[in-house]
Amino acid sequence: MRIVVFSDSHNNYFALRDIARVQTEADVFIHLGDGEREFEYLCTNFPFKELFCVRGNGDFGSLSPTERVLNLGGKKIFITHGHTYGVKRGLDDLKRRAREQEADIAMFGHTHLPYTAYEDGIHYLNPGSVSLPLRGAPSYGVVDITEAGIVISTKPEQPINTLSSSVLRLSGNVMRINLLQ
Ligand SMILES: [Mn+2]
Repeated sequence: MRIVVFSDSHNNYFALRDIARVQTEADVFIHLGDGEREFEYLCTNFPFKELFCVRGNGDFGSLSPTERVLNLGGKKIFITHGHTYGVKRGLDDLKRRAREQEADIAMFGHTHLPYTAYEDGIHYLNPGSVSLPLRGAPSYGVVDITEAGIVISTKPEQPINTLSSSVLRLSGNVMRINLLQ
């Protein structure tokens, strides 16, 4: 099973869409908050994927929970944006909660910096921001759950190809039509 993880898209739908187009093998898309509105567009345009999200501090009016525990590929996955655990100050509170939940994988965002770690039997992933990185390139996360184990990585977002400007305009129209419906 492949899970593609986004966070902090901050109104940039096209960043999500470009990654979704490249990651054709993904079974699941997860958005970790601050971008729920454009994640909803993605849900409309990729209805055959399993999609989950949590609310970020900037997702005003969102009805999503601030944290969830998912069961995917036989693993327990704790997802949260991270502002309620003060992840910009440090990860102690978040890691305590992940241990309490007996998570196999804990995912968070909010810092706009990619991070991966393995501690006390728990994999941690912050995919960084797909549109507003604090440093370096925009990024996202990929989690592969296989019989051999769990592999987690963060990847820089790459523009798909040189046709993207005309594709973007066309898709922009398509997106507006979806919004009106
Ligand atoms: Mn945030």
